[in-house]
Amino acid sequence: MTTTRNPQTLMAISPEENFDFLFKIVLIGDAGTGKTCVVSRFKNGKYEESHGSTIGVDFSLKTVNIEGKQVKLQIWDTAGQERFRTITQSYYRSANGVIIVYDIAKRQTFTNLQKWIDEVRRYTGSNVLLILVGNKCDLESEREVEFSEAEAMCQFVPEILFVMETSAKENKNIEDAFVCLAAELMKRHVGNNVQNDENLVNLGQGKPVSSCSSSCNLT
Ligand SMILES: Nc1nc2c(ncn2[C@@H]2O[C@H](COP(=O)(O)OP(=O)(O)OP(=O)(O)O)[C@@H](O)[C@H]2O)c(=O)[nH]1
Ligand SMILES: [Mg+2]
Repeated sequence: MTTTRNPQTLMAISPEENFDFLFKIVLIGDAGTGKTCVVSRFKNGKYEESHGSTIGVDFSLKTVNIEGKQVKLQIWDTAGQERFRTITQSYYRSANGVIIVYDIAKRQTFTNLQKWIDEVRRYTGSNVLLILVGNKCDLESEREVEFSEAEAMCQFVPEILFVMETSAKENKNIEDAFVCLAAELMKRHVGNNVQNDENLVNLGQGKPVSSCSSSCNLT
């Protein structure tokens, strides 16, 4: 069996650390929209009804296989509460991708999106890719935001790549949301042909496309 080694330190790299791409993805959005539940479902496949509000920022890692490449995602789950805003803003800067989460059963979380988009514009790099996630789509009878409204927002905000409705509770579209974003990041990276020794991705000058969809095509 061959061992992969870090070319700089010559230390063995465990399969866990062996990856082709590394992207930093930050989740933002109003408190209670389900950011932590979305991350937990993606990371462990588990849904915890109540785990309390996030304090500051939580960090997790997950590696996914996209088109035969190992793509490691560094996921930063930020607190939606206003009192943590100055802490969370400092985590945006080096993000490759941002997921803004709203709650389809709570209109206020949708009307607040503009505020979150302004934050992204102010605190992230110009090459960051942004997606919109309408979580809690299992609450159809309590729906306050139509998917078509989110699509319309997507048309008017060029930074938003696509919008997707998810349910952490029923495990709908959770994996897809992360994988679609990661696939797009990978595509831009390869397209820009940027290489970095540590595989840390530095997106080139790629511009987000202004298309919307409820699902994505990885081919
Ligand atoms: N019905 C339904 N409820 C959900 C879903 N996801 C999360 N919730 C509920 O929403 C509550 C808040 O979820 P969290 O993941 O803590 O929300 P958050 O966005 O991380 O909140 P902050 O950490 O305060 O920013 C949870 O206690 C869940 O009960 C979902 O997909 N469907
Ligand atoms: Mg949270």
